[in-house]
Amino acid sequence: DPYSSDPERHPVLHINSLKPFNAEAPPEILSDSYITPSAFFFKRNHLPVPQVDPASYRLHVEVLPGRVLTLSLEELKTRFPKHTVTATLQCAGNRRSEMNKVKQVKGLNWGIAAISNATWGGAKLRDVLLAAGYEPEVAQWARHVQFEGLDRDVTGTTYGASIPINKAVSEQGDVLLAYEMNCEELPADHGFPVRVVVPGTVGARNVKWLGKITVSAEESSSHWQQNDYKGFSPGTDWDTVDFKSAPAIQELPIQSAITTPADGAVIYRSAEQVTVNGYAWSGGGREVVRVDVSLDGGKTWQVAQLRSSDKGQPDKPSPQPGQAWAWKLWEVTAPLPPEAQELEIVCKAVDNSYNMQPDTVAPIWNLRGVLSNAWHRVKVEIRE
Ligand code: MTE
Ligand code: MO
Repeated sequence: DPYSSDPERHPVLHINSLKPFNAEAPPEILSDSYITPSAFFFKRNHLPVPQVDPASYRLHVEVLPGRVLTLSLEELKTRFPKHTVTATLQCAGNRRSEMNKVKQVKGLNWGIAAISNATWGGAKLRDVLLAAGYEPEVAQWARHVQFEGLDRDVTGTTYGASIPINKAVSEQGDVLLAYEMNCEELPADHGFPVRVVVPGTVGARNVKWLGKITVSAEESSSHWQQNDYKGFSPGTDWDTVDFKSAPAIQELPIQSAITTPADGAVIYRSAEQVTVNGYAWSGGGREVVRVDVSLDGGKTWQVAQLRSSDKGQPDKPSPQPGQAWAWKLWEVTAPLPPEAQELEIVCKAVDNSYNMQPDTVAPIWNLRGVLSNAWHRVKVEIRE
């Protein structure tokens, strides 16, 4: 069993698939802390977790064909300044289960917790590329940076993905070769000893157990870059889909969801009020500027309180425009409407480009169930 050496995981996680291991935290845990403890951070593996010996680990960086910079873990840590970035990762399939309710899609049936927020520490990819020979001449032809993982299937195929070169070399892109997560070494499930963290970009490009980096004129030829993680029209089905016709997902759209109360929860009238919690995040470094919450299915709205730190702690200073990599947690407390026997709680977020979420799932339904970001709705019963 190639999965027999997989690490232990926290028993509270909801498992979507055991081999490979895919799991998410219960939603109410997600909004308990601004920085998601690594044990509760969602885990999305396509393959067995590789066991990497940190002493013999080598990262290969090829900027010019045939000219490879090879770095040990120690060299990565000592030759380049360490940076920390707090960034939210979201799987393209987060909230896929809501698309499944409209019409069957292909993929893991994620709830709303295939998203988490961590503080990552490591070297800047930009610094490593410059050390490996990235120069203006290379910029003439280079368009992408490809990443290859050390995890492989039975045929030897490794996980791979790529990002645009501009994101990789930009001072403002904050792309890290991370060896720390939440001030500890990377856990095995999250890519020990090194993963790339591409803030603002879909989870799939944040390659774990990083073995090789290649600057290229082409995107990664991997299955996951070419024939997966792309969006299509609701009218496209598996007989007509042409994966070449759509771009690979990179930056993700605006997203928000309700973490408490849970769908189907009961509130007693004597409580007199209800508190609603959730998260909101947008891709590409766009900052969430507002979250609207409704208790009556979207007829009336109120504005939630946003925070970018744990409850009671001072907020972090605002990020520079285009560098809002981390989610915001939000909260609303409102009196129970006097006559209502049921609440339909709805949330929707707005980012600083005034992008907003679509109100329903059907118009954004796609056969792979990705980019599921409609208004999130939960129903709550009020009992006397
Ligand atoms: N990197 C490797 N090597 N293998 C993988 O299976 N999964 C990707 C990405 N990087 C994956 C990978 C996907 S689809 C996502 S959403 C994120 O890792 C999940 O990262 P996490 O498990 O740390 O949450
Ligand atoms: Mo993913």
